[in-house]
Amino acid sequence: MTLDENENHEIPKTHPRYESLKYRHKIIEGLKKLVVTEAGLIAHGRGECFDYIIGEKTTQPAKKAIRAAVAALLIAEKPVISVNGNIAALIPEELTALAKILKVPLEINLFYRKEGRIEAIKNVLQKAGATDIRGINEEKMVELQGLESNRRKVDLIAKADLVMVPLEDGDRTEALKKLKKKVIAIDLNPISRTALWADITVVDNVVRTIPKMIEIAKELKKLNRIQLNKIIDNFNNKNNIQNMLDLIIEYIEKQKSEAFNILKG
Ligand code: PTJ
Repeated sequence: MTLDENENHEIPKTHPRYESLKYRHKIIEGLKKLVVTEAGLIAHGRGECFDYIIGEKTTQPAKKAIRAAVAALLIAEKPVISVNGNIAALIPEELTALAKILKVPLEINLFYRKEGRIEAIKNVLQKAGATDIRGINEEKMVELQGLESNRRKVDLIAKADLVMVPLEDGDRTEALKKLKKKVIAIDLNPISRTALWADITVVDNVVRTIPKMIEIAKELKKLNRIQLNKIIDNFNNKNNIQNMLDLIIEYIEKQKSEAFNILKG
């Protein structure tokens, strides 16, 4: 099995870090196609590091947050899923499937607005089956108040009541909150500004979260508004982030004793 045929990197499926390497190569391929920005490689590496200390699995607190996030997306009046280069490179098909099942539009919103990137991301999403892609028509764009980065240029996000921001820098969540919007963040770093400012924070890898959200969306679509509201009301983001941090501490303690056993020989 070749992960990157152009460079002939043979990585067998039996490789203990196959999954991680597969996504690394998707990011590298994304860089070559302009989908991912150079800083996206660094962001991915930071994500890998946090993934390592949560045990590279979707934890119980993450599952709780995912349920609340799906319920919130189903109940929102004008929800939008924001798309950056990394998520478009990692899981375009799953992201498109989630948008379709929830009937939520995808809006390309970039921190690094290099020439040709929006077009490249649009192509990836279209290839994955997306039809309603926003953030591509400059004439429809307005500027978000309180935000100086390129992310200020938005289309549907301007009027959205709920914005889902998978893996991003911290500047925007704060601005969106000040504009009284609800924010769902997917961020492997539980103490990032994005994670701490969001209403619902899923501390997990987007490559696991989005497929899980599709599964939960199929289930929650059968519920009525009262039942969906109950899921949201029973979710406490502050407690959930605290539980996540406790799990990380526990995991590191466990790894520490295992490492000491190996070091003892
Ligand atoms: O495509 P653009 O131009 O919009 O730029 C996108 C990046 C990601 C480069 C930009 O938003 C950025 O610089 O982000 P930061 O500040 O590096 O933050 C990214 C956050 O996402 C960090 O907290 C990472 O730990 C986290 N992260 C990285 N990979 C993943 C992730 N979270 C969930 N799943 C991942 N796969």
